Amino acid sequence: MNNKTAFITGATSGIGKATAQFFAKNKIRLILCGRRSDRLAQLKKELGDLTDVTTLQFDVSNRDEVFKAIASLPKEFQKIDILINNAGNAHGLSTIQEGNLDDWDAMIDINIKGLLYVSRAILPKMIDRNNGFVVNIGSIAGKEVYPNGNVYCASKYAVNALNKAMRIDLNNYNIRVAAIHPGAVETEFSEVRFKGDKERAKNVYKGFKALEAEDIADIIYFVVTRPYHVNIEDLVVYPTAQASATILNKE
Ligand code: NDP
Ligand code: 8X3
Repeated sequence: MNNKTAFITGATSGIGKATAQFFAKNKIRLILCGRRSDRLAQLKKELGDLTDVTTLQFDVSNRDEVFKAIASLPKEFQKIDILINNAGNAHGLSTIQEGNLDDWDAMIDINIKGLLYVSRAILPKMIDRNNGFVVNIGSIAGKEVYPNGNVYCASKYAVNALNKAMRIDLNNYNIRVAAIHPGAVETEFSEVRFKGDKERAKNVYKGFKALEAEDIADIIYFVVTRPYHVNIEDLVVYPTAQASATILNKE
């Protein structure tokens, strides 16, 4: 994978960060993105000895920031081979009738529009080169709706649909497109969903062995390192203890 460059959104935590670490060990050059600049700087320091790293600090839901940040990439990072659309989160967990409108806006703006803006900014150059790989991080929430999941599930159903749409629209341009849909992964995800309530977040993963961010990073690496004619289009990954969004074999 020498000389390949990957653009990872949501690289400051969880799945994105683990993917950055995995890719760095395998000598993939990295463009790491997120809003928390301290974490981006720390990652650049940590991974800079293993591979070439640059960072971009922007909010994926802010159109202008997305296009400006990507246009600002140094020349040596402008050829992007792999785009990992990973940035995203759930905000809140409640019924539609009690839903918080700001939470809805955040999930729609980040999980759907953010993924679209970043893809729109990067795809034209992949098309020009007739080469590229887009990995969209969906969720089992994009395959199955669960109680109180409503808008988060809808945002991940949209990711699932956009993944299929990209496969169709990019089919003539030799670009690979894949979606990975994880079940429960222990990251900062639940802390964000429950607005910093660490105790409640911890409970989500109590009594069973959840997936680790590294498990998904390993799978992303596998997907992007298949021979070029092989496209793993859709992959659902559960912890062994999980049979559906709501069925968990807990101690
Ligand atoms: P984390 O909360 O650990 O990481 C989320 C990442 O997304 C952070 O790096 C965060 O960076 C970034 N991010 C969030 N909002 C924005 C924004 N507006 N602009 C730019 N970056 C943003 O969660 P995970 O690693 O678990 O989540 C990664 C992806 O995996 C998400 O799409 C999530 O929906 C999906 N997923 C997670 C599962 C789980 O159980 N954990 C299961 C299935 C799917 P920063 O705050 O610095 O901007
Ligand atoms: C994250 C997994 O089940 O909390 O997408 O929606 S779940």
